[in-house]
Amino acid sequence: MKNLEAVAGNGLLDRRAFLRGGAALAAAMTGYTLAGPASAEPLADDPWSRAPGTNVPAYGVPSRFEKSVVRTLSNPNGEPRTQHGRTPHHLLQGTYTPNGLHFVISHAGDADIDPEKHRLVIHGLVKRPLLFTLDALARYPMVSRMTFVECGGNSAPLFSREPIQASVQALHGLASCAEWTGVALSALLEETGVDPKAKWLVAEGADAPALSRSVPLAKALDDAMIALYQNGERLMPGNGYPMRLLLPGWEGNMNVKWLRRLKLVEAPAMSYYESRTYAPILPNGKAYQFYFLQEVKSFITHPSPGLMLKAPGFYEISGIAYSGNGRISKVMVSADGGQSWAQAALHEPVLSKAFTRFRVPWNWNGGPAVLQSRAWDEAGNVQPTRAQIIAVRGQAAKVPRVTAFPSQHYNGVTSWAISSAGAVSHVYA
Ligand SMILES: Nc1nc2c(c(=O)[nH]1)N[C@H]1C(S)=C(S)[C@@H](COP(=O)(O)O)O[C@H]1N2
Ligand SMILES: [Mo]
Repeated sequence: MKNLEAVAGNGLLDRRAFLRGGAALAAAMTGYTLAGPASAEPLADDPWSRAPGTNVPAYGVPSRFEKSVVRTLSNPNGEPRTQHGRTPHHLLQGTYTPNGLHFVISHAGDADIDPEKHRLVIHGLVKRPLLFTLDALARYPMVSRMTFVECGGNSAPLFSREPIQASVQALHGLASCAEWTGVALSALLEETGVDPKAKWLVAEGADAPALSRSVPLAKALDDAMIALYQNGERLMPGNGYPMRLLLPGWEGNMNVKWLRRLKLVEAPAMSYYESRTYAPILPNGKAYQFYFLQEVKSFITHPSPGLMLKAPGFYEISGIAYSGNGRISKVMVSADGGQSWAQAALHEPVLSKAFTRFRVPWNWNGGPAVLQSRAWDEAGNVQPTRAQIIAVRGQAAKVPRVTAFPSQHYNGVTSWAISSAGAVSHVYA
């Protein structure tokens, strides 16, 4: 059992335990099993084993026992406001977010678009302005990629002076990951032709606020996509049906939903969101503007606040890591508030600009512990500690301001404290 020795403080075990037998070995190590003893005739016939089951629905929904696995809504009573639906990371596993649980931010509700009537125009500084129907777009060669979308305001509660007691869903639920399929924007720009004067393109949605954002032409020609499908089916209404701009790794707000216009221009439009919400003032007095990347980040989902540890012994610590800069190269996990670290196993495949699931075996001794994760990406960036990011970006004013997000783009470390009773809380360590 020597490969199951602790490799860091407070009982973190070698990630290679997963390759060499995983939970069974870990359980053996402490002389107990996570399962109960089986008698000679252990299985009873319950009602579902004695009669035919229910009819297969035309469109499936999860089991009635999974009713609590839902997004949390910021306007549960339908209040007219910017609506947020947050992903329940603590109740999910793997790396794809199911479509019904993908986070949503809609500033004036979800546009209810008739796909027959919807049009996308590409115009401005192009050689040949073009108007696309959905049918026309669907005939272009398709590309697929797994990528996350994250709101620039995700994790903003961690800019507060005191740790806010809330679930990983409330703190980090404005990020999700899906396989998106659609048409490469570069292919469409090839067709319209690009005037050499064009440096930006203004993307506009068909919803009531006509949300618009300026996108550098270089990104549009790199990996931008007009997404039509989400995890294999057409986009969800809340995620931009029938088409959205997808800018892998870039600030959620720029991924314009219900996309109807791409106008090529010489200079950014200074639209509402790029000059107000996503231009917070830094401690040095400068505006934090046109900062597009969602940088390397990770957080632990299991365990996390709301999930109790029932007894000392073996647990798997797992979470999500991602970077707008490319692949995740390494995740380190601490159980002693950052004094010592163990390297986590990364679940394959590790994809660029997509969620990566990490796992570490842990033998909890029943004492207090502080769990943290820290990620690295292939471009060599390391996730900052909370102290590091606060030093550069500042923290929320003592008196809360009216704006929803005290600041943007928090990618620092998250710390969960485990009490000896097994309760998980949010702390700054
Ligand atoms: N047209 C339009 N596009 C939009 C929005 C919107 O309200 N209208 N919300 C933006 C914001 S703030 C974010 S974070 C992302 C969220 O994408 P999702 O709702 O598909 O998760 O969409 C962006 N695109
Ligand atoms: Mo956002």
